[in-house]
Amino acid sequence: MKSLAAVVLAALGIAISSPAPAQLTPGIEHCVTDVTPPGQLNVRSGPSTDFAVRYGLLPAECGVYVTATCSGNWCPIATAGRSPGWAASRYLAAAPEDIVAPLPGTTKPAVKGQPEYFGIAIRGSSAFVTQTIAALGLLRGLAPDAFHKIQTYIGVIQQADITGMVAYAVPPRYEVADETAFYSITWYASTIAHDAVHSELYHRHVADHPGVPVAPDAWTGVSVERFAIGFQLDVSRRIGGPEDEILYLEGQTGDHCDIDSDGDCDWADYQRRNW
Ligand SMILES: [Ca+2]
Repeated sequence: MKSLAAVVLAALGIAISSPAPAQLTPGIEHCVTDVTPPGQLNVRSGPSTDFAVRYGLLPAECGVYVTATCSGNWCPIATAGRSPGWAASRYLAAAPEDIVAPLPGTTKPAVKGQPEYFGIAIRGSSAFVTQTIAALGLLRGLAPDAFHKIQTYIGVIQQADITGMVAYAVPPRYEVADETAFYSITWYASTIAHDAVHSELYHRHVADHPGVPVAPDAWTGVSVERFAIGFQLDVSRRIGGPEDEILYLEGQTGDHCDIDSDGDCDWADYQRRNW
C-alpha cells in the first residue's frame, strides 16, 4: 500500500520508486558483497527465488562474471569450475580492477587512436566496442588460456558485414558481423576463441614452413573447423555459455563452413555467409 506521502507526491507529479537496481557490467569481475558468514549468495537456475538453488557463493568471493544483460534484479553469472546460474544483483559489486592481474605474454602494438583491450585493437561502433570488451573480459577471467591465444593471434577485432578471420593480415584481423557480435556475449566470446584457433594454425604453418605459401587446408576446411569447434565448445562451457549455445556447438560437425554443400569451404562459401 502506498503511504499518504507517496500518494501526495504522486499527485504532484513526482515519481516515487524504489532505487533502481544497479546495472552490473557483463565481462568484468564481480565479488559477493553484503553477505556475512555463515550466509551465502545463492546461485539459482533462473532469475527469481522460484528457481532451485544450484550452489552458494561465499561472502566476499570474487571471480564472478556477469555473462549477459541482467533481468531486473537478477543477473546471469559464471564462475570458474561451476555451472552457470542466476544471482541477485544487489549482492554483487565490481571487483577492484587490480584483482585480476594482466596475463603475461605476447601483445600486439596498439593501433593509435583506437580503443583496445589488453593489446587487442577494437574497431567499430561504440556498442560494438562495449560488446567486444565484455566478451574479451569473460574470456580473460574464465578462459585465460583462450584469452592468451587471442592476444597472440588476433591483433584487431573489427565490425564488418561478414564474420571471418583474416589471419594473413598484419596484424591478424577478426572481422565480425553484428549477427555474431550481438547474438550474445557468451556466443561472441566463443567465436573469438574459435577464430583464434584458425589464426594460430595459419601462423604456426608460416613459422614452420618459411617462404612456403600456406595451403588453405592448413588453417581452414572441415577438419580444421571440427578442431576449432572443439575448442570453442570447451571455452563456451567455461565462460557460462547457456544451454542452447552448448547444444548447438555439440551438434556441429565442422561442415558449417560449406554453405553451398560442394564438399569444400572456399571463397564462394565465405561470400554466402549470413553471419
Ligand atoms: Ca563449399
